[in-house]
Order: sequence, then structure tokens, then C-alpha cells
Amino acid sequence: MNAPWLAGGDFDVSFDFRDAALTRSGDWGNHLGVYCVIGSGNYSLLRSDESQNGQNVRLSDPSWWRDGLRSTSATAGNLRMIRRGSQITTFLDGEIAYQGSCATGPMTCSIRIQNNGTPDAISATFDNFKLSATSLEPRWNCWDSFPTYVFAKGLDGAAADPLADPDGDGSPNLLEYGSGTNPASAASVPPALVQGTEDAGPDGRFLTFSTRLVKPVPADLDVRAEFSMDLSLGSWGAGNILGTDTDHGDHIDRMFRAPLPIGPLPAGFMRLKMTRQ
Ligand SMILES: [Ca+2]
Repeated sequence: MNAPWLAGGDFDVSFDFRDAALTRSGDWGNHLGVYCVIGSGNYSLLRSDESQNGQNVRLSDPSWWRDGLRSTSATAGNLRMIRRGSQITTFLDGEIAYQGSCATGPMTCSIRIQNNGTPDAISATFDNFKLSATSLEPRWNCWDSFPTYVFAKGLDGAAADPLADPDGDGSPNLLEYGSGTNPASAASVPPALVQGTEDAGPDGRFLTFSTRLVKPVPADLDVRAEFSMDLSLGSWGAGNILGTDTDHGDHIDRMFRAPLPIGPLPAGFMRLKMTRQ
């Protein structure tokens, strides 16, 4: 579960949890918490079950795991994280758990309940979620990894393969992931590519096509176009193709422009390629 928002400036995020059942399997993988991500930096306030040091609420930041913050086996409580300027403060049930410096750029904030991938149980009820910030913008795409996305859509095993098409709509799961459609519903199909030409001035006109992408485009998905002059295997290349994004608020349109203008070549073809990184 992931409910992300992009928060700029100061922010304050909190939630109550109830009936938390976090079965420890030897690590911190089973947990619930508040996540704030800036670039590759990750601030998270986690409630888990006993760490090796007997603590089970802690803050991580880009440089260090702040272990030893609280030792509690409570199955209910309140987690809260506040940023004021470059200072971050975390609370458990109103008491300061950690205070220190942090990054000041826009952060993607989310609350999350996470299983470590082993077949054990984790559950909790979230309540009274509150988020305020100097500026807020929803992240329309709630999925930050392909495995999380297909799991949330109820797919497993071979049906969860990036190239599988379990709903039979002709679109493999990875394409549905990048397009923001449902891989488990034939009624939810990635929109067709939109072809066009662009007047580029003295160089002439270029073949282009546009595709609709989720916003933000997931970090584990590479989206590119390839060009070929004869459709033969091995002739496709991605060099010198211009990609331009247009932000539509809840999605992105990405237009790709062929590397050469229409005219000098006998033929030219383009295709969309999505790859899981
Ligand atoms: Ca499909």
C-alpha cells in the first residue's frame, strides 16, 4: 500500500494505526511507516517488530539508520514526521523520537504497510491520516516498482511476468504499468500511439509519435523509442531520437521525433520500447 504526495517546503504528516500485526521474520521487512523521499535520499519512520537491538520504532535518513529510538510492542499508536526548514522531527504518540537535519527540497511523502516478501502475515488499520505542507501535489502514479504494481493488481506467478497479458487485451503487463492501465482488466487498455509530423524549420519535417505515460514515470521503467530504415532485425537504434514531455497534470504525453527528417531516406519506421530496469 502506498499513498504518495509530493510535498514542498515545510510539511507535517501523521497517522494512527490500530490492530497492527507485524510478524517478524528476522529483519525489518515487515513494517508500517511514513516515508519521505527526496532524490535518492529516503527518510522513513518505521514501526516494526523487534529489531536485533530490541527497538521497534526508528528513523532512517540518507546517511544512517537511527536505531534505538523507542522500544514498544504497542499494536496501536500515532506516527508523525515534521519538517521545518532543514530540521526533521519524528514522534511516537506525541513524544519526540528523533530530531536532526534533513534535506530541504520537495519530498514525496507516503504512508505504507509493507511485507518483506516472505509468506507471513502483516496487517494494520490506518486512521486519521493528515498531511499538510507549504505546497502539495498528488503523485498520480502510486506504484514505485513493477512487483508492487502487479501484486496490488492481484497477479502472481506467470501472470505477473512483465511480458504476460493475463487480461488478454493485447498489452503486456509492463506496457500497462507504464501507461497507468489495469493489467487485470481487458476494459483498461493503453491508449494507441498518436502519430504526427513536426515542422522543424529549415531541416524539414520529422516523423513523430506520442504515447501516454503515468506520472511520475516509475524509476524502474525505461521508456524510449527506436528507429529503423528497413524493419530488419538488428537495424533498430535509439540514437538521436528527441523525446519531449508534456505535463497534463495527471499524466504525461511523451513525443518522440525521428533522428532524420522525412525525405532523404527511402523509408523510416519508429517503435516504442519499455524495459524494466
Ligand atoms: Ca494486458
